Amino acid sequence: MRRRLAAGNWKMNGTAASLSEMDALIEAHLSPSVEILLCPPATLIAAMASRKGQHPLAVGGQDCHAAASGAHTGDLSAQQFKDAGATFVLVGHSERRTDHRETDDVVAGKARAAHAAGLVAVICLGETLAEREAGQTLDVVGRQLDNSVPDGATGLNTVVAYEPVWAIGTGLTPTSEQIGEVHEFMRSRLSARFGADGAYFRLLYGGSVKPSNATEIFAIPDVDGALVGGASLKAADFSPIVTAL
Ligand code: G2H
Repeated sequence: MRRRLAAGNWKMNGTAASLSEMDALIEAHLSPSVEILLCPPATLIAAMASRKGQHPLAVGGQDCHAAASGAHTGDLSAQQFKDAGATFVLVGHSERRTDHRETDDVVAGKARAAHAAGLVAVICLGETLAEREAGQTLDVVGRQLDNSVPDGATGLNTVVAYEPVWAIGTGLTPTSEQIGEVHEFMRSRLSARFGADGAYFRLLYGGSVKPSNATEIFAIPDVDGALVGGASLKAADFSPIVTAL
């Protein structure tokens, strides 16, 4: 009932030459049984979307502004991502929350803009190491989930990615029990708020996902896929993750 999703977040990596990695990924998954999403830097969205042709691989942005248009130098709107060929956009990634001081309110505004433009919002959240060590993980995740996911969210227009900040790009991953606890918590919180539709939100795990740990992570209940950073840059690394899904 929930289509599994393998999402790659290239972050601030990649130039036109990197599009060959998408070609290799497509070749390896000509008939993907799961949904594959690549979020390259904004400079590559249009080229990626046109180069993939009819292949069902989805292309997404890594962030969008909450406004539809206007005087916001250097920013890009959800509508502009849609126009360039994107169908998804990440919002609230911890690197945005940290580097650009994005609050839950700001993230919710961006998700609303994504929905208004007809994009699927991948809303990212997760606790810091200090919060986990203080036993605050579920409090923090619950607060971020309540305040970053806007009222108009549905299982069709919203994906939630749980990315513990301490596991991002560090090589550290939580135990299966730790991931399972948070995903079960998020599922029940979404169901309490959105009723039966709560069962349709796809919940991704993100943070140092790699070929060697993907199978174990994907076996955890309520993990519907992964948001992958470093290991999505090379098709040789990302492809086995897609296969594990
Ligand atoms: C978490 C993840 C992708 P990585 O940021 O969003 O990155 O897989 O490199 O930890």
